[in-house]
Amino acid sequence: MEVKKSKREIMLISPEAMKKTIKKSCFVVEVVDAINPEGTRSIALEKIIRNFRKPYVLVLNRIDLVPSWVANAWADHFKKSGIEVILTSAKRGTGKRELIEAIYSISEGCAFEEKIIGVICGVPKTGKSSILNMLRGKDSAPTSPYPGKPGYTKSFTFYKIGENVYIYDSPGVFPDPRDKLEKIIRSRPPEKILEPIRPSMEIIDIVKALEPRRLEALYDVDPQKGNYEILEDIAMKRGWVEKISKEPLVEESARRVIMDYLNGKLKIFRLPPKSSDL
Ligand SMILES: Nc1nc2c(ncn2[C@@H]2O[C@H](COP(=O)(O)OP(=O)(O)OP(=O)(O)O)[C@@H](O)[C@H]2O)c(=O)[nH]1
Ligand SMILES: [Mg+2]
Repeated sequence: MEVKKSKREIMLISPEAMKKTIKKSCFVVEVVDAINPEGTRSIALEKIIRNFRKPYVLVLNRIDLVPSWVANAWADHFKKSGIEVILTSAKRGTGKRELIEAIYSISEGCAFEEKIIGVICGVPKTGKSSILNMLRGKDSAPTSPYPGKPGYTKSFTFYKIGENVYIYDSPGVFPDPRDKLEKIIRSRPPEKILEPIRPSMEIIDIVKALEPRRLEALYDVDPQKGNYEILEDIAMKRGWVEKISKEPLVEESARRVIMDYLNGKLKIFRLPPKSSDL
């Protein structure tokens, strides 16, 4: 299998290799993150799936990080667009039976030498490997030690998940999530994001609109202040200051905010567009 090391330091499977794997698959599972379901869908990936007319199930993973009514609203939204959707929390083991049933159902009639073979894919850090481990009931697919670290799975790996059913775990290919913010923060580990301030301020804006007190609870800062000031205060409170000048290390705070967004501590969620906006 062709593996390329990109300039961005993450290992990317070439789109050609991904296409080949999808082409020979009976089914495709795309995993998105419940904290931003629409924003973590991959446009390029879905195009390939459509072109090969492959049976496809969309998995909304990490639902333990959002209120259940939000996850259900997204499920209804996708179902209305004709997309088969399953809600999972690989962390809690939720949705395993539903996903296995969906895989059997969508790949009915498709088998190569009596084997049903599929692929699990999506943008980085949505929990693909964790879902595979949930399906297998054991930890075989390596998952990242913390949510901000992208590109943990480096190549296609083949696993058996049931009677005659096999699935390829794939790396977080196609760093083209629909949402630009997700693209920036999922393409590198937070400590390697070159300009973390802008994306972190975007995240702070979302928290302010949703539940400003979360900033107070998590960082002990005044949510009424401007975003840059908030970053300064986070750094000062934690003693992240330049050794000589004592200036706050704002980039450190920005990286922490990004990490706390990805690990769910900021409790951010999005709502699906109203049906009238579709
Ligand atoms: N809270 C929560 N965290 C999860 C869940 N599933 C996965 N994670 C965490 O999310 C992070 C990413 O999980 P992985 O399974 O490595 O994700 P991946 O999509 O395989 O990542 P790449 O291979 O790097 O693309 C890890 O820190 C997991 O522990 C979930 O259901 N809930
Ligand atoms: Mg992985």
